[in-house]
Amino acid sequence: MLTEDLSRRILRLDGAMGTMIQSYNLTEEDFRGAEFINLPGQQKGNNDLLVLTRPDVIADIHRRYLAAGADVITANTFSAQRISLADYHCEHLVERINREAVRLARKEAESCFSAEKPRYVIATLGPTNKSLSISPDVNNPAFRALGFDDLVEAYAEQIQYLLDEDVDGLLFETCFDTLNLKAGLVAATRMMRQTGKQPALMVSITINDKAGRVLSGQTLEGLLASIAHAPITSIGLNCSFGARDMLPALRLLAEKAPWPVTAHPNAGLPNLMGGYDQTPKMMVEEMRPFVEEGLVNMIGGCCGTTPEHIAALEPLTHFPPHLPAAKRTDVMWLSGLELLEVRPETGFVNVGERCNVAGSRKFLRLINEKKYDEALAIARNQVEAGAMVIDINMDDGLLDARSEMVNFLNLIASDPDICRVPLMVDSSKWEVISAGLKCVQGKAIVNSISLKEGEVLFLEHAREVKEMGAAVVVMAFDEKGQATTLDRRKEILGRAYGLLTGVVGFDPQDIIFDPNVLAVATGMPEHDTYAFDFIEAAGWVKTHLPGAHVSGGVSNLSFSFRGNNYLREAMHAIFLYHARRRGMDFGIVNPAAKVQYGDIPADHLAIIEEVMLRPSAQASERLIALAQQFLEAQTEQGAGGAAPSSTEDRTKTPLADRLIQALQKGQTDYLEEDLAEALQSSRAVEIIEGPLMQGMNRVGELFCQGKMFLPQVVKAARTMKRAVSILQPHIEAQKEQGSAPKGRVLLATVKGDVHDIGKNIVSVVMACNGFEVIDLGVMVPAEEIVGKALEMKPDVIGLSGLITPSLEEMINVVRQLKAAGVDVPVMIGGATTSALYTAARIAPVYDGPVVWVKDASRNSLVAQRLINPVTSAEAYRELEEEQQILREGYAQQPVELLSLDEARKRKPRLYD
Ligand code: THG
Repeated sequence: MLTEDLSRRILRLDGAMGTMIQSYNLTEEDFRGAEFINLPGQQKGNNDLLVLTRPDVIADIHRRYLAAGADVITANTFSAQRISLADYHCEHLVERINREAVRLARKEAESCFSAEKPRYVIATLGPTNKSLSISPDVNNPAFRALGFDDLVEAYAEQIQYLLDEDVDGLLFETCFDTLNLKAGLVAATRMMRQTGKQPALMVSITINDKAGRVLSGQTLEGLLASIAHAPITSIGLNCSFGARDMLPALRLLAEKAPWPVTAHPNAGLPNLMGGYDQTPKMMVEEMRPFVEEGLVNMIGGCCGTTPEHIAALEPLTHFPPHLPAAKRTDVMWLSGLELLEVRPETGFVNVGERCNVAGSRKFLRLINEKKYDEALAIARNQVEAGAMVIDINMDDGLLDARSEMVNFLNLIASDPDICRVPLMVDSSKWEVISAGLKCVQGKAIVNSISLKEGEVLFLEHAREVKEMGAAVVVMAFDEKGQATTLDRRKEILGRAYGLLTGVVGFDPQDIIFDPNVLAVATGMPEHDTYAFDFIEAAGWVKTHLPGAHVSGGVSNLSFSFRGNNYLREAMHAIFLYHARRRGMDFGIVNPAAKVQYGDIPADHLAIIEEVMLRPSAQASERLIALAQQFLEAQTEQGAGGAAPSSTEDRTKTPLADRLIQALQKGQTDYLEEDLAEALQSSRAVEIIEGPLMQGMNRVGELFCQGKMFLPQVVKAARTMKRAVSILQPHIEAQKEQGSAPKGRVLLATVKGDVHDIGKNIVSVVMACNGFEVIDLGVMVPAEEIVGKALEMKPDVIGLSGLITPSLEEMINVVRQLKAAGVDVPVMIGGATTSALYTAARIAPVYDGPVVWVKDASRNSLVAQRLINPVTSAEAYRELEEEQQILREGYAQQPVELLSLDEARKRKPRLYD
C-alpha cells in the first residue's frame, strides 16, 4: 500500500523525534522509569528506551504529527539495535523496544486511519555509531571498530521484530557510510525473504560536506551504484544542512535513481547554540522547489522540525509526485568513491593488474615483508596511470590470502586517491572473495566465479554476489575444465548466462565474461589459435548474450616472451585493438604500458597481427624469430637508455611547496627524502610549524570549501603524523638546546558522543607541536576527565563533541572540573560547538579560561599562548574581553539573529 501510494501522490512524513523529545525536558529519572533504576551509566539521551519508560511522551509526539496531517509516522527505533543500545547497556532490550515502538505508533495511526487518508507506520533504522569504512584509529587505517557480519546480524535481529509487528516500511535513515547501509540492506532482504513480508524498503542519505559526499567519502552517484541491486522502494535525503542545500543532491537523485524520492530536511542549519531556528513558513518556502520541480514523492522533517512544520507542508502535497527515472538497461554501474558508468560508447575499461601477488614479484615481496605503504603505492600509481578499476589478488600458497585481502582492502578504503575507483576482488578461493566484498563500500567486481565445481556452487556464489551488489567475472571453465576452443567457450558462457539471468535473476549488465586469454606462440601447435579464438568468442558473446561484457587477462597472452617487455606490450596493444573492435570492453592490463598500436612499426605489426588474425604454425614461428631478434639487440645494447627519472622534475619545486603538497595529497613517497633535505637548513620544530602546519591549514581550507572530503583530510593527517614520526628523533635531539616540552594536554570526546576523527587530528597535530598528549578516547564520563586531570595535572584540557547533546555535557564537565579545583585552560572543539556557546554557556561556569578552537590546526597555537607564562596574562585578558562582547550580543539579541559573522564584525576573533 505504502509503496503504491508513493507513486500516486506526495505523502507527508512526520518530523523530528529527537528534538521533540528534548522539548519535554525529561530527566534521567524519566528515562529510567521504575524498571531501569539500576542500569549503569547515564540513560538520559537513550531516546529509544522511552517507548518503555515514557510511552505517553512518544505516543503524544505521534499523535501531534498525525494531527498535523502526517501520512507516515516513524516508530521510535533509530538506535534500537544491539550495537547502539550497548552504549547504554540495553542490548537485552532489542525485542521489547522494537515491538513496543511499533505498537505505540500503530495504535495512534489506527485511531485516525481512514480509507481517504490512510496512515502508515514505518520504522527508522539508524546507521549505528560505528563506521564499517572508516578506521577510528589514526595509527591503523586498516582497523575497523565493527565487522560487516556483526552489523548484518544486529540489523537482522531488529528487523525480525519490526516485521513481526507488521511495519509498513523500513527506513534506513541518516545513512553516512555506504557499507553500513549495504549491511542493512542485506539484513532487510534476508529477513523479508525469510518472513515473506514486503514492507517498503526505504533509504535516506545524509550528505555531510559541501562537495555532496557522504561521510565515508562516496559521491551520491557512487552510492547509488552500490545499492542499485537491492529491492529498494524509495531513496531520499534527510538531516544535512537544511532544505536549501539539499536541492542539488535531490535533483541528482530524481534524475538518476530508479525509485521514488523522499526528502526530510532539518529546520535549517543548527544555530550557534545547537538549536534550529527555521520557522515552518521559512521551511516550506525552501522546500517549494522540491515539488515545483517534481523531485519528490514524500516530504517531511528531520532535526528541529515540529508538528507545526509538518502541518505547514500541506500545500506542497498537492503538486504532482515525482516520476522515477526508468532503469537504463544499457549501462553498467560500478563505483569506488565515485561512479564509473560503463556505456556502449564508453569504450574500454582498463583494469590495473599490478596488485597481484601472482602477477608481480615486487607486489608479492612487499606483501610478504608487510610493506603495505609501498604496496599501496603500486595501487596508487596504477590509478594515476589511468586504471579505471584495480584488480587485487592475494592468492599465494604462503600467504593467508583471506586476511591479506581484508587488510589490503581496508587500507585501500582509507586512501581516497585509490578507492576513488571500483575494485576487482580477485581470488580463486571463494572465502577470500566473500570476505573481501564485506570491506568494500563501492560497487565492486568479483573475479571470478565459474562452473568448474558444478552448478550448485556456481548458483550459490552468484546469489551471494548479487546480494552484496557486485558485478561478476565469469571464467570459461566448467566441470570438464578450461575452455580452449571456440566451441567450448560458447557452450560454457552460454550456459552460465542462462543460469545467471534465468535462475539467479542477475542483471546482464553486471556479468563480465572472460573467455580465457591464453599464451600464444609457446611452441605448442595447439596454442597457435588461442588469440584468434578469444577474439572470436568476444564477438560471439556480444551478439548472443545481450548486455553482458567481455574481459580478459591480457598479459597472459605473452607469457612465452617474459623479459621481452617491448614485444609483450606490442602484442598486448595489437590484441586489444582487435578484441576491442569485436566487443571486448574490459581488460586486465598494465595501465602503465607505453607501446601503442599506432606506434608499432609495420614489419612488427604484420608479424604479430598474423598470429592474432590468421593463426598458423608459420605465423607463430615468425613471431618467435622476431622475439629472438629483440633479445639479441637487447643484450648488445645492455641495460642503458633508462628514461630520465622524475626526481629531477620534482626538485624544481621549492622544498616547502613539496612538503605542503605532500600533506595536501597525503603522499608519503618522498617524505623522508624531503624532510632530510629540510633538516639541513631548519630545526625539526620549525619544519612542523612552517610548511607542515601550512599544509594542514591548506587542507582545512580546502575542506571548508568542499574541495576535499573527509577521507582525504584523514589521509593528510596521517601523512602529517608520518612526517612527525620521521622528525621525532630530531625533535628529541634538539630539545636539549633549550626548547622545553610545550606542555601536557588532556583530550577527551565527552560522554554520549562517539565521534573522534577531529579529536584524533588535534591529538596528532598537538603531539607534532611538542605537546605531551593524553587522549582519553570517546564517551568519556566527566568523572574520568576530572580524575585524570587531578592525577596527570595537564596544562590544558581539550573537550570534543560533534552532536548537540555534547554541548550540555561539556558544561557538566567544566562544572565538575571547577568543583574539583581544576582551573587550567579548557579548549572546546567539534562540529556543533561555537564561540558563542562557549562564551555564553561554558566559560561562565568555570574558573579558568574556556576557549573555543575553530579547527584542529589551531589548538597548538591557542594552547601555547594560554599556557606560556610570557603570553598567558595577555591571552586571558583578550579572551575575556572577546567573550564578554559575545555574551552581551547574545543577551541583547535573539539567538537566531546573532551569527558568528555578526559577532565578528564587532570585534575580530583573536583565536581564529
Ligand atoms: N582473467 C581473470 N583474472 C585474471 C586473469 C585472467 N587475474 C590474474 C591474471 N589473469 C591477470 N593479471 C596478470 C598480472 C600480471 C601478469 C599477467 C597477468 C604478468 N606479470 C609479469 C609476468 O609474470 O611476467 C610479472 C612480472 C613482474 O614480476 O613484475 O605478466 O586471465 N578474470
